[in-house]
Parts: sequence; C-alpha cells; structure tokens
Amino acid sequence: MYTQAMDIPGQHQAAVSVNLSPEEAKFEARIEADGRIEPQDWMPEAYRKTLVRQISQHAHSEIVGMLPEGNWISRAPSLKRKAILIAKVQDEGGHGLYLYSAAETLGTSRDEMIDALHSGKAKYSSIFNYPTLNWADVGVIGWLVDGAAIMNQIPLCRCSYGPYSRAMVRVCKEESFHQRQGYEALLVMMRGTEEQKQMVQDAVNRWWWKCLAMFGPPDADSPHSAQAMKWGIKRISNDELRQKFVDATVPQAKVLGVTLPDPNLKWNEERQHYDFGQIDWQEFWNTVQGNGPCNKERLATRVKAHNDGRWVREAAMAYAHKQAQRAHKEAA
Ligand code: BYC
Repeated sequence: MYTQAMDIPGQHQAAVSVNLSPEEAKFEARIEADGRIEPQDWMPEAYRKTLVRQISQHAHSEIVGMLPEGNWISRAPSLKRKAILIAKVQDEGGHGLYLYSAAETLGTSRDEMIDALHSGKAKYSSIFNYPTLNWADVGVIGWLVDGAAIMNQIPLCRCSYGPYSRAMVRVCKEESFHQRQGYEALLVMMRGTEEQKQMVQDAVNRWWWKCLAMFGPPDADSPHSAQAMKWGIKRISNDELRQKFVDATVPQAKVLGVTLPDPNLKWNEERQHYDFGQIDWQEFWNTVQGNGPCNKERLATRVKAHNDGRWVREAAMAYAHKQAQRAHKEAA
C-alpha cells in the first residue's frame, strides 16, 4: 500500500549546459540520466549542504523519535508487546546510525551534527515534540507516524546521493514492520472493551493533524523543494506525499473502526482523491521553532543520555588505541 511507482515522467529537467565547467557538466549529466552521485564525486557545494541538512535532520529525528516510545518500554501491557517495542526502538537507533554515517561521507563529522542537535541549532521532526499519554499512543505512532514516515521515505530510496538512497532501502523495510505492528496493536484494542476503543479514538484524534503536518509546509511555502526536486534528492513533493498518505490511510481507518477527526474529509470523484481540511500551520511552526509541548524535555533527555554515555565512548576509544598499539608492536 506504500509502494510508489519507480518512474516519474518529466522528473528531470533538461540540464542547462551553458557555461558549465567540465565537472559541473558531468554532475548535471549524471543527475539528468538518473544516476547516483557518490562521496568521491565532485558535487556543487549547495548540493552537499542540502544533503547534510536533510540527512542530519533525518538522523536526529530517528534518535529523538526513540524517546516518546522508549518511555513505554517499562509499561508495555505484555511481554510480547514489550519485546516488539524494544526491537522497534532499537531499530530507530540503527536508522540514526546509518543516516549519520551517510551524512559523514559528505565531510561533516558526527560530533558537529550532534552538537548542532544539542545546541538547538538543528531541526528534527516536529512530530516527536508531542506527548505519548497512554498505550494507544504507541500503537498510533506505529500506524500513523511510521506510516507517514514510509510514505515520505520510499521515494528517498531513489535519491540521487548513493549513500542516502542505499540507507533508505533498509530503513523502509524496517519501517514497514513498525507500521504493521502499530496497526495490529490497535486492531487488538479495537476488539477489546469500550474503554480500549475510546483510548484508540482519542489517540487518533490527537495525532492525526500532527501526522499530516509531518510532510512539511505546503509546496508553495517550501523554500527547499524546487531545487531538491531538480537535483533528484526529493522525488515527490510535500503536498503530493501528504495526499498519498491521506488516500492510503482512510481505508485503513475504516477497517480499524476509527473516525479520522476531520469533518471535511471526503472522496472527491473528480480528483480521484480525498479532500481534507486545513492544517494548523501556525501550531506546526511554533513546534518546529522549539515551543511545542515536549521540545525542551526531548532535548534535555538527549543531552543527558549523551553525557551519561561519555565514559563508554572514552573506554571504546582507549581500547581501540591499545589494540592499534599492540598491532603496531607485533608488526614491528
Ligand atoms: N518537522 O522547504 P521544506 C521518522 C522544515 S523520522 C520539522 O519543505 P525540505 C520516525 C525543514 O527542515 C521522520 N521541521 O524542507 C523516526 C526546513 O527547515 P530548514 C523524519 C520541518 O527539507 C522514529 C523548513 O521546514 N523524516 O519518521 O525540502 C520513529 C522548510 O521545509 C518539518 C525525514 O527527515 C517537520 N515535519 O522538506 C518513527 C525524511 N517539515 O532546514 C518515525 C527526510 C519541514 O530550512 N526529510 N521542516 O531550517 C525530508 O524528506 C525533508 O527534509 C522534509 C522537509 C519533507 C521533512
């Protein structure tokens, strides 16, 4: 249901080849031919900067995304749910690592990226600044947040930067399991007591609009989209992905038996898509700018985890140094 066509007609504009240096021409030709740019290849500084920004923000989202769900590991309702949740949260940590590694191939160190996150300079996904109030929220994060993440990330498997596109293939496979486990957990609750059903509906009401905002501002207000699309970094626009997500999710909500909290949500025969209501963009920007309900708490938890783990990093470095010295002595 989240698969998307691999070819998008007219995706690449013909390269404007006037006054290009040989290396620029080679880069443009590779983009035009839908090839991949690799770390050792020449690339325009703005392309490199855009990728570092997007990939590092993506990596930060993965590791901050561990926090709202991580809070529920000790409170999961059964051993089975606990084991699934531990595996999921661990996967998110792994996604962060693939992505930091992909960004490092562009010449920015992991320390620089982590500093930018911890100092509040770098962004991460708005969605992780909202609280997880009860167990149904964990299911809804899997179903809707991971569902939105997959919709956004499948086109990134075809991103023009090789290391990012390859990382995304594995990330998407794992996200697909995350989405299903969330949906299945909610299905079980919807077959339960009246109270459980209400918990699910309440969680859906709280998360629905935030998930629609996750795809980023409308195309007309998205400063980076046009250039990122030309470079083959983004393949499908924020608005198109949002629409695809709504269209895929409405039938799932029906099967689940929940109502999506939007009186304007209805099938448009002419467009062959669902129409939906207005997103509160002021609330979105307020959250992105650091003033959402959990921004301060999330950042403080991240900084504390990083500081508490300092001794592990130092011990690992000391061990690696000792091993290297031993290998050097043996070779001498
Ligand atoms: N939250 O010109 P635009 C996950 C910012 S991980 C915060 O459209 P772009 C998961 C944007 O950064 C989910 N900020 O930008 C993990 C830009 O600000 P700057 C993360 C947002 O880059 C664990 C400004 O708004 N996924 O799902 O072309 C558990 C203008 O936007 C947001 C990714 O990161 C937002 N929602 O498009 C479960 C995917 N949206 O940088 C799940 C990779 C926009 O100028 N990233 N902004 O200061 C992307 O695909 C793109 O970067 C975006 C934004 C679609 C997010």
